[in-house]
Amino acid sequence: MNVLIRVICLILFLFSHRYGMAQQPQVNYDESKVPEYTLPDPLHLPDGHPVHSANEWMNDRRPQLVRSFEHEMYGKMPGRQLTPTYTMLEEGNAAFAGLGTRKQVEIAFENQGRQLKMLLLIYLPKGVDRAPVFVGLNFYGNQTITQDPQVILTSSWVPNNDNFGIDANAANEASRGVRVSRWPVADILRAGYGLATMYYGDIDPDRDDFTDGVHPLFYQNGQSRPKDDEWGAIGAWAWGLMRIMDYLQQDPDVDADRVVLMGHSRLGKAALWAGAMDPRYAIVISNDSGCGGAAISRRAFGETVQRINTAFPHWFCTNFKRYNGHEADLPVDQHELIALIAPRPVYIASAEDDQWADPTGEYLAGVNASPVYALFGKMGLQDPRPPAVNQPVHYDIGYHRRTGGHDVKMYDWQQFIAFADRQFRAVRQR
Ligand code: GTR
Repeated sequence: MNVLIRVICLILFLFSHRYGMAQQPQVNYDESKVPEYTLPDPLHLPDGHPVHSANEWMNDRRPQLVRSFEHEMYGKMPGRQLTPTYTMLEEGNAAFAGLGTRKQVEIAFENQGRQLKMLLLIYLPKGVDRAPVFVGLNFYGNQTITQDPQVILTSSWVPNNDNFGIDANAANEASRGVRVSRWPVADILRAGYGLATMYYGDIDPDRDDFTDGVHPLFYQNGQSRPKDDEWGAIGAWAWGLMRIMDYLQQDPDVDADRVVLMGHSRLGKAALWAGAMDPRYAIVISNDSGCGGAAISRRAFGETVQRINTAFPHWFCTNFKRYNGHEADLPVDQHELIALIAPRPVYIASAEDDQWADPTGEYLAGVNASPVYALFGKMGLQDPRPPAVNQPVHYDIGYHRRTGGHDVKMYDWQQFIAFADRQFRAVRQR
C-alpha cells in the first residue's frame, strides 16, 4: 500500500513538472516577507564605471539598459518601418454636445501578404488650436469608451465578456459605452485636451497566438513565432502606440509636442515601454501597471515574474521566463524602465486595494529612478516612504495611491490632467 502511494506521488510529481504545473509559492502580501534585495544601480555601467552626467547617461548607460530590457524582458521590436496608409473613415463636428470634434482614422499596414488595420478614435476640444492630447489603448474596442453612437465597432477579435454582452469573440452594439467610467471624455475635452484611443487587440489580440496581429507582418521566411529575444504582445502594443504617435505628428489639429501617453494595467506596462522607447511622448503615465510595469520585480510582492509568465506566456519575450523565481538574476529592474523616460515627466498611479500590483513597489521604482532625473536637474520622488492615500505628489515624477481597487477612476484622471497642466505650463514659461 505504502509503495503504491509513493509510486502515485512520484508519477504526479513528474507529471506536474513535465507540464509546468509545479506548485508556485504563495502570493506574498506581507511587507515583512519581502526578500532582501539589491537593485541594479542605474548610475553605474556594468563594468562599474559611474555615470556622472546627463550626457553619459544618454550616450553610455541608457542604450545599454534599453538593450537589456529588449533582450531579457519585452523583446526587440522589428527594426524596419512599414509605410502606413491613413484613411479618414468618419468625422464629426459636434461630439459630446458640441464640446469636441471626432475623427476615426484607419491606420493600415501591409507586408508579406499580411494586413493590419488599426482604428484610431480621436476627440479634440473645440476652440483649441493644435490641442494637447492624451493617448491610451482600450481593452474592448473604441465603442466601449463612450455612448457616442457614431463610434465604429471594432472588427478585431475580442475576448468574450458576459457583462459586456460580448460573445463569439466579436464586438456588438451591447458593448457600446460599457467602459465609460474609465474614460471621462467630456472632462478631458473641457480641460482643453484631446483623447486618442485604439483597441489594443487591433494591434495584437491578447491571446497566446502569434499567428494573428502585427507579428506575422515581420516574420522572416518560415518563422511562425517570435524568437527568444523578440517582441511579445506588450512589445506589439508598444509598437502600436508608436504608430499612433506617427499619425499624430502629421495631424495639423494636434500639438505633437504635447502628447501624454496613459495606460492602465497591462496597457500601463505597454505605455511605460513605449514611453521609454519613444521620446516623442512628452509625458508618460502608468496606472496600476504592477509586475512588468512600474513595480519592482525583486520585491516579488503580489504578482511575480513566474506568475505573470505562467498566466500570460505571450506578453514578454521568451528569455524573460528564465527569471521565473529568479528575480535577483535580472540585469535590470523596473526603476530603470522609469529612468529610461527621463528627463520627460512620468506619473505612477497606484490603488490602495490593488495589492496584486504592489503599490509600494510602484512607488519605489519612482524613488529609485530619481537619481537619473536629478542628472537633468529634474525633481523625482525624494521621500523613501510613499505618501498617504489620496495625497498625490506632483514633481517631475508624480505619484498617487488612491482609495479603491484596480481601475481607472475620475480621481486618477484629475491627477493626470493636473500633472500635465503643470508640466506644460512650466515648459511654456521657460
Ligand atoms: C492581471 C495581470 C496583471 C494586470 C491585469 C490587467 O490579470 O495579472 O499583470 O495586467 O491583469 O491588465 O488588468
